[in-house]
Amino acid sequence: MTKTLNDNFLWGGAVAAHQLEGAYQAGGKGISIADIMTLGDRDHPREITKTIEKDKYYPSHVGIDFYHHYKEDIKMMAKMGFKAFRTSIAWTRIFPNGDEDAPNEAGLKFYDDLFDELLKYGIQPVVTLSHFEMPYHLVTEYGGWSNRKLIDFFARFAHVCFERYHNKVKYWMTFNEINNQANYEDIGNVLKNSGLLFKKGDDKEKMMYQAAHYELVASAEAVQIGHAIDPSLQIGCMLAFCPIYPASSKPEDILFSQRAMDSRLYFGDVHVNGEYPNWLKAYFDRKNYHLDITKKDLQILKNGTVDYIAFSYYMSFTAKYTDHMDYREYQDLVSNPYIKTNDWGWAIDPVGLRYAMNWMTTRWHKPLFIVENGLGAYDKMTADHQIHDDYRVQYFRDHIKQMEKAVIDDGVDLIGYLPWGCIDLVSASTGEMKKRYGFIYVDEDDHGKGSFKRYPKDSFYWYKKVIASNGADL
Ligand code: P53
Repeated sequence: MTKTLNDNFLWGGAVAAHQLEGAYQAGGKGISIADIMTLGDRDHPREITKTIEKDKYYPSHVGIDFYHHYKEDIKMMAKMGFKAFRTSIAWTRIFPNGDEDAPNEAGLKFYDDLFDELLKYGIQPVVTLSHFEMPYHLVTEYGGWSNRKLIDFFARFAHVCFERYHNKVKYWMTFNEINNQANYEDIGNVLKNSGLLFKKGDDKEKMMYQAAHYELVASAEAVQIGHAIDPSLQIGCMLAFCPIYPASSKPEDILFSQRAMDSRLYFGDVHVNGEYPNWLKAYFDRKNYHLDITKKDLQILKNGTVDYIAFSYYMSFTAKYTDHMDYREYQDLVSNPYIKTNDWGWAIDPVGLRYAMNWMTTRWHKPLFIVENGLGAYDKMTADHQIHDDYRVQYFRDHIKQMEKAVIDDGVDLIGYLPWGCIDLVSASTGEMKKRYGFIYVDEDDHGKGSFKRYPKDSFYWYKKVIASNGADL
């Protein structure tokens, strides 16, 4: 057993187009669902507006203006020694409305330039096809992923991207955190995942399962399309992994937490095994959910299983059994007395990362890729532009230690580690800038005001050292 990570381990960072690019109409870009979400905060959810309203602030319109700053930003990432950089392709730059026949060349060109800039420094682009930013037109005209037609629109988008970039991008993911919608009561989640805007009287849970099914089929089609274009492509799924612990050793709590994990992670079962788990088929029967799942769909799922499992890891949950075994994320979670939370209430649990990696390895036997992990925190810049984020360093140190135990002591097959928001960007859940994740500070406030200058934080120098020592010097 080796005592260090492999030499080809992919250290780097991760972002998503709508959270940093800004330039939301440049080069013919269309309006995405992110572009109609206003600024919120931890106590006030982001508003979803039907049209773009003049007196409201939409953080994605500005992002951190990466669209115009990417060369300078990538240079800083190269300084940290990045081997890989994860971003997403904004669907609306390529297909502004989502249902066009032909792609938008200006959008394609932007990502060619971006990927070339990364490759210039030997940084591998790692790409998510759909990261909470589908064309808004697909929502208003088709009802988002409640409509089977979306499968073809997505497949066309995927085809264009694989065809254009397969020589530059080896690692791909289909849908970011496809399983967030397991919490279908959170309207932000279902909009971001599936473009669903519920109406009064809708069976939210059933609609979520139907939309997720179409996405899973679209993902499996994309896997096949990508492999046909270039068999060397590695196409993965992407899950938000929050371990769900039982609230006690009471047998009902144990069984309930197992069902809770199954409910959040069946998406992974379908992606990896190419079929629905029995418990869920039984659940659909029991609920009388006659979903539109055809024989042909099941064949596509079977033939389009993923090459690896990418996941985000931020926090763990704890579930308590009350009087039902069907997990309801919006009501069945309790706090964990052993775990502290960050300023936004997210449970900080490094050991949970090792647990997650072992859980997935035992269940799915596929390589894993950590494509998000990090601490959202308030940072302060001193008068001489220093940011002393020792709390962030501590968070990463603790998590990387557990990650290394999983790889070295437990034999988990891990492709790389790409912490979230390696440069400060807009928060997906709140739209804030002040919930910062980066190694690089961006001088910009929640309303898009500031110099937009970039400054390395203390964690920047620390991470550089971690990468240089391949994870030995923490
Ligand atoms: P923010 C919920 C729970 C865990 C991860 O999140 C989540 C979400 C949805 O917001 O999202 C992922 O910015 C997501 C990123 C996001 C990041 O986690 O809300 O893939 O787009 O920015 C961090 O603090």
